[in-house]
Amino acid sequence: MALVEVKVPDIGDFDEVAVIELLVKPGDTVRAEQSLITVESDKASMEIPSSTAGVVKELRVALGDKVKEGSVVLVLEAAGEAAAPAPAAAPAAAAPAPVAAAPAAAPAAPAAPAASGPVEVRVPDIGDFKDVAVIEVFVKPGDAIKVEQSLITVESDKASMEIPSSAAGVLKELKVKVGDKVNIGDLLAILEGAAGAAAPAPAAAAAPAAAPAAAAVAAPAAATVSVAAAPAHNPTGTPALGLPHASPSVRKFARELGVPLEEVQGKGPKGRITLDDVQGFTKSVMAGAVQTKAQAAKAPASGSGGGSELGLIPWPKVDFAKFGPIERKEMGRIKKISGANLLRNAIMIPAVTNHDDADITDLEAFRVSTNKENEKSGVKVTMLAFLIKASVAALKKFPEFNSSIDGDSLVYKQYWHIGFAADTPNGLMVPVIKDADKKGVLQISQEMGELAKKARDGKLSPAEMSGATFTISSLGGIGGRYFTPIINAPEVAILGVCKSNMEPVWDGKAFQPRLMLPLSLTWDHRVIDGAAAARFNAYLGQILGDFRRVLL
Ligand code: CAO
Repeated sequence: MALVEVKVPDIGDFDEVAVIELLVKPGDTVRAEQSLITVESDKASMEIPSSTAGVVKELRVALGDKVKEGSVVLVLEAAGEAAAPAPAAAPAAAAPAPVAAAPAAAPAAPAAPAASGPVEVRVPDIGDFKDVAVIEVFVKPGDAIKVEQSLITVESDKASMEIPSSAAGVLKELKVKVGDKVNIGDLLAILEGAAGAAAPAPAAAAAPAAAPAAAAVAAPAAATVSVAAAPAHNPTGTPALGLPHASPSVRKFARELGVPLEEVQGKGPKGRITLDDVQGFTKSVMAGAVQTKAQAAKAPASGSGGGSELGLIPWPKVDFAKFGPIERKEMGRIKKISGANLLRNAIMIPAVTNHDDADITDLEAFRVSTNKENEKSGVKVTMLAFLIKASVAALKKFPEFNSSIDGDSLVYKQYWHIGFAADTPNGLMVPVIKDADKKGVLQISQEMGELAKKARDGKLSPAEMSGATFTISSLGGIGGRYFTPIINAPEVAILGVCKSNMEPVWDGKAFQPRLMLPLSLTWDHRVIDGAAAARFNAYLGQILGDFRRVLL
């Protein structure tokens, strides 16, 4: 079988272009016309297809290489008789569609008097492309448009490009929308009060006679607009007008999956979105670790009115006033925000709660005596401060409780920031004790007091509420036996604490009165299993039972 060198074909006006993606590797079987690499200039990105079917023997380019017409991309072992000469000599079909040639082919816009009436903006000569899809629309009626401002992006399966306006004016009517297919001469937009550089319509030079531009072409020159194809991507890494920076094949792949590219974080060179980024994003959404903006917008903010997207029956609509007097009060901002978070966390996390008791008889005695000794210091040592310190020790022994899910990975945090639920007149807030592992119980008690006060006064800063790796919700000062706290995502566990009680505890010979603290540990079953949770609670109980264990 013959070895064939596949070369970069005629790529129009471009001199040297950078290889930004390798779409095949040695050993791959490729079809004729299959894209091999993506190249990018400062004007456009395009895929270089193979003119021949065969098996890739050797790649002759690497990411970042500069190539030009005639550069060898790879060596193929051509399949059977179908081996064709290198694409440089191949017919036009084997070459990438001359996207790049289009702008150059368009006539330069000569200066023209300001237009005052409506002017039509049409699709210029965009080379070999037919029925290209509109994938982005950058403008809307009422927008003031500048000359050369991009109006839309169109994309074929090989390249994408922006279509700019060659006239200035106010956009009166937009004639296309995302998903429409356009061809040379199609009407894109009507501008009014146009001023600046208006140029003859490309239809006059290049559009086929059948193009609907005919009427416009006949209009006075000042009211006739031409456009020229412009760069689709800005290789400096800053996408023009917020356009996500990705190659056509990645954009096509994202579109097929329904992935909103603008929400994908590009990890490629200069922030470019790669195929891996789109796949990673899709996996995260499927795993429930990430929500698209559309999903978030659909998610009900509170218990009422939502649920249909989960296949649930609608929330009951009851005319409460029919049964007695009522008073309606708008929910506060914090309640709305925490409500939406709690609902998401309750629905999306497969959570399980383990209950246990810790013997805090000695610890409480120590706490009371410490507070007596420190009476004058003004700092009251709280049980919650001991719980924070004990939790840090347990988190260090069971690191998965201090982790978070990120796509297919678990992120183990090497810091121990502990959030605590604070009941405030405005609703539930969760201030965070940062680096609790480095602080003593006295310092934690003092910080907790300050943060709890700030929370009640509505003065907590976002920084004081962020970064928690684990949360404790204490109802100890209020009452109750056990409860099932909701995990504060993206954390994977939360400890609920209720009021301690004197209870008879069997010591093997007799019942002894012991102060028992009810613990409720809720954990994410995707990360933690029941045995680990039971061990975590047992270890926590041991520490609370004898705090000297923290030193071990
Ligand atoms: N068992 C028995 N008594 C307890 C206790 C426990 N587990 N925890 C605290 N207490 C006692 C304290 O000793 C204190 O008594 P004294 O005044 O006699 O000393 C009293 O209860 C009040 O404690 P506190 O509330 O001042 O301090 P705290 O450390 O327990 O709690 C804070 C601070 C901010 C957590 C609390 O004020 C709060 O807001 N709790 C509610 C949290 C909440 O709403 N959680 C549910 C969220 S829904 O998931």
